[in-house]
Amino acid sequence: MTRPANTLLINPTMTSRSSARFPLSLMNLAAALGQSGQSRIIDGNVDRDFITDSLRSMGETAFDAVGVSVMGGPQVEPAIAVSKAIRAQHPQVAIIWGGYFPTLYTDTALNAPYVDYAIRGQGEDSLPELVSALSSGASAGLSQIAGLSWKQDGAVIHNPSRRFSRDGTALSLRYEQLGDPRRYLARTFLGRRTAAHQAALGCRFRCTFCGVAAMFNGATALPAADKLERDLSFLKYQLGADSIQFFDHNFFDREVDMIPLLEVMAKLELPWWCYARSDALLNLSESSWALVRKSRLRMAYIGAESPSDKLLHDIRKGTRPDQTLAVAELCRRHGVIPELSFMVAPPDDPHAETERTFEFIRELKRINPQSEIIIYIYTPLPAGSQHDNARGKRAPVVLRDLHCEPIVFPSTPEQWTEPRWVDYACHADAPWLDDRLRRRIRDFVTVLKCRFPTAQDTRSPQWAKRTLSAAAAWRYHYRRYDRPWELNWAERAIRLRNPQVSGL
Ligand code: B12
Ligand code: SF4
Repeated sequence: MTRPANTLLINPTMTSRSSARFPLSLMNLAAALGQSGQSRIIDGNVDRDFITDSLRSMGETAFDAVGVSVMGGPQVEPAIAVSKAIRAQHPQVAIIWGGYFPTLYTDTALNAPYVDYAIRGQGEDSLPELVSALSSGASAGLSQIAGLSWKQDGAVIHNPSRRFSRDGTALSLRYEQLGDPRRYLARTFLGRRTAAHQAALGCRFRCTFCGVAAMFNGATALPAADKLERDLSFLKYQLGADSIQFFDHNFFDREVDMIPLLEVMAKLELPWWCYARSDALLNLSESSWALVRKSRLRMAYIGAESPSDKLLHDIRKGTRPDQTLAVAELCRRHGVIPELSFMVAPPDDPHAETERTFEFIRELKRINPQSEIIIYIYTPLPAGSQHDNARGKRAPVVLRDLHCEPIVFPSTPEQWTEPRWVDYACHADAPWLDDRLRRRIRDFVTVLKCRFPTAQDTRSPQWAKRTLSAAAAWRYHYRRYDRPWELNWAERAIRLRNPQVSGL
């Protein structure tokens, strides 16, 4: 008799315990694995000894494989550490990397001796197929597993990509696998017990800079309304969640398809936060907005990206600057805070584009002072990280550093842990920025966030926020952003929260 395959799923530490949200990637994979086998989840966000605990768990139980979830940025380092530790103590167990990092940088991931398999894109079908092949010793079947990249005789083999699967929207997550799932309910500006949830999958757009486009290549699937109602009711009535942070790639889709979902949310009235696009919100009718208001949408994160029509066109964003201004006004009328993200300092003309963006942000603030502004550095994805179907359709842009030398991206996970590459992955710095521009951006952000403290900061007292805002008023008014030493000092004293670092 064959025993069911058993997989250890690991989420390496990537955030503070207080910011830990349900590890949805692993929960979805565990639900899929549960249809034919078993799994155990170790979440480094709540378990700070996750490496020791992973090894202990492997000492107690025989696992057929270990799956590690890896996102580019600070998570790569602990992912390397846990993979190396497992390889050293359990060399016979296969190590599989999945998530955005191995999807975008597959060859780089497989360059590491401690990564045996990389799964590109959605893992709900590829992982059970791989684990079942490994546990039954049927390695001949490996070439049949879509979405899998693997090594054979020193060469890396990329199987064809897997077609987009809608099945994930129907999976039922097993919260009990997390021990006490209530420890993942966090205090945020939405409520005292905010739960993270993913309802829809993917995004129908293909913005060239976005990891989601590289993962889903323009496909999206919405959940059935009754499934959404079951899931949210469970979170509200069984776990006691009082608000929801949607981790959907892009929440608002076509209005006609959204209405049944908005009706569910209007029924449950849980304050919520989501990702959205300006065009989708502008296309909603008054009756849908009535549902949105009733459902208590508090904040929508909208990728405004740039005030430049040309840049928006080049990155295939599909929205225009006038839509960004219009959505700020529309959100104001409906009591929703727009959280607008911008990508400054693009490789072409970084200084001038950045200044134009600052002026555009000022205009947005005039239209809707409540708008929250997130500023990132524009760090395009390396040419090789596009989805298979998008590759070769456009001539790759050669990125150059400050000295006009072509930028060479890392070729091993270790190189991605160097501070300059962690910054690149986090959209915090890029090789074509000079110190003057870096300082200018930092100073503008300081003045802006002191002048308009974020509504997401529930920790700092109101008086402190008002004092900071008053102190920053003259600088903002006269555009005197440079060297705001007094604001830096006051900010340190108050420890104002920064939404793009903590993620709500
Ligand atoms: C939640 C989230 C976070 C949380 C993570 C909380 C947590 N769970 O621990 C926080 C706020 C910490 C975070 C931070 C960052 N994030 Co983030 N984040 C997300 C978000 C909104 C949801 C991720 C999620 O849970 N999805 C739901 C699950 C079900 O999907 P999934 O993770 O994609 O998993 C599927 C596949 O990837 C795959 N898979 C995943 N893991 C594994 C493992 C194995 C073994 C296998 C086989 C398959 C597999 O199968 C899963 C099921 O199909 C996404 C956007 C999005 N909607 O996906 C951005 C996103 C993943 N983040 C992104 C980025 C850039 C970051 C930051 C670098 C941003 C920054 N400027 O700081 C930081 C890095 C932080 C760090 N310390 O490493 C990008 C990644 C793109 C890229 N270029 O790599 C995304 C796509 C946002 C975007 N559109 O740009 N993030
Ligand atoms: S609309 Fe948003 S999620 Fe979709 S591809 Fe563009 S940036 Fe990514």
